[in-house]
Amino acid sequence: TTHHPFLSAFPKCEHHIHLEGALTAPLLLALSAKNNIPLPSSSPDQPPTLDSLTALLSPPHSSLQAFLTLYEAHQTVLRTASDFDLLAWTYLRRAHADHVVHAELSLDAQAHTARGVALSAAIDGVSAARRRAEAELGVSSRLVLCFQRDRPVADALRTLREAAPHLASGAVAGVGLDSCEAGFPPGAFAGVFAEAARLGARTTAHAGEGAGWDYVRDAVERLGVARIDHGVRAAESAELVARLAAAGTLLTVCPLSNVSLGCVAAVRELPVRRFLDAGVRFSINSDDPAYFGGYLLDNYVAVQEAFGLSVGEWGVIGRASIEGSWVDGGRKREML
Ligand code: ES4
Ligand code: ZN
Repeated sequence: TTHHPFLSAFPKCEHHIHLEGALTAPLLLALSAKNNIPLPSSSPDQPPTLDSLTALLSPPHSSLQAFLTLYEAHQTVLRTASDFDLLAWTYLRRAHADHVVHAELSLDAQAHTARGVALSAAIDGVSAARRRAEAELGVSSRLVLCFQRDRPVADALRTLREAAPHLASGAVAGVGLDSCEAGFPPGAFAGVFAEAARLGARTTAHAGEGAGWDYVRDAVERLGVARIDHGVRAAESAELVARLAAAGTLLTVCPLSNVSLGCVAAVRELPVRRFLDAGVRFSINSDDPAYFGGYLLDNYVAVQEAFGLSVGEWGVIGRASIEGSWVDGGRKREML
């Protein structure tokens, strides 16, 4: 990364980062000890070490399901508001080192409430870290509550209603849809997303990673989203590519994640050139930096090494990232 001074200094917006996916080995050890919650990967006579945990977190992961199982096991160390504060603050400070000026943080609300953590504890902890990042680092941020599509729709609706006061206060900016994609088409959540929009929520959904381009079309048509998380398999339909370009839909592409989970064999196989040529807006993101081998700058560098983009092309990506951020015009002008 030291060989890319231009990319290093480039002001970046990150839109697709799961806070649970920023639980690094040192954080896992610290929170496991603090809360007296044994890490599920350990046996009593063989407590996990920094090295063994780091190896466990490292890509490749054999499948999305294998990754999600590990990810779910690890997040049990998160119990209190201060744990979520520490997690979000650690990520935001690390992102700042990559010249991230704005970050939109996803949280799997249901994963935490299902194991007895109050929604407001998780949100309040993240809010504290966000305020500190704004004050001390000048990094703006937003919180995105993701519904898990492999849980019942009624569960998502209940979670949305519980989150309503946090949407009203601005502690939550919007909602998303994540977890296992294939077999769980977005359209099932149309009612939830319609109610979210009525509550003033911004909306996004994971689509076109674990399933095909038709899930991207379904998310755009039936959820009304102006943003798609991943979306790379939209490239399989020329008609959809044209439609996304015309609508100005932002795709939050996650290069190292896509390689780590086998969505593509290598970064050079991503439709980066295709999207640039077609005028499809996209940002570059880390998804789950503790698991996929890198933070945001690592993802930028991987794209540069695969595609050798020009300064002008990076300008196009940077402007789309700012334009597609969930901030007001004043903040956008500051970042431009
Ligand atoms: C995720 Cl890579 C990925 N896919 C779906 N859901 C997720 N949650 C965190 N990372
Ligand atoms: Zn994701």
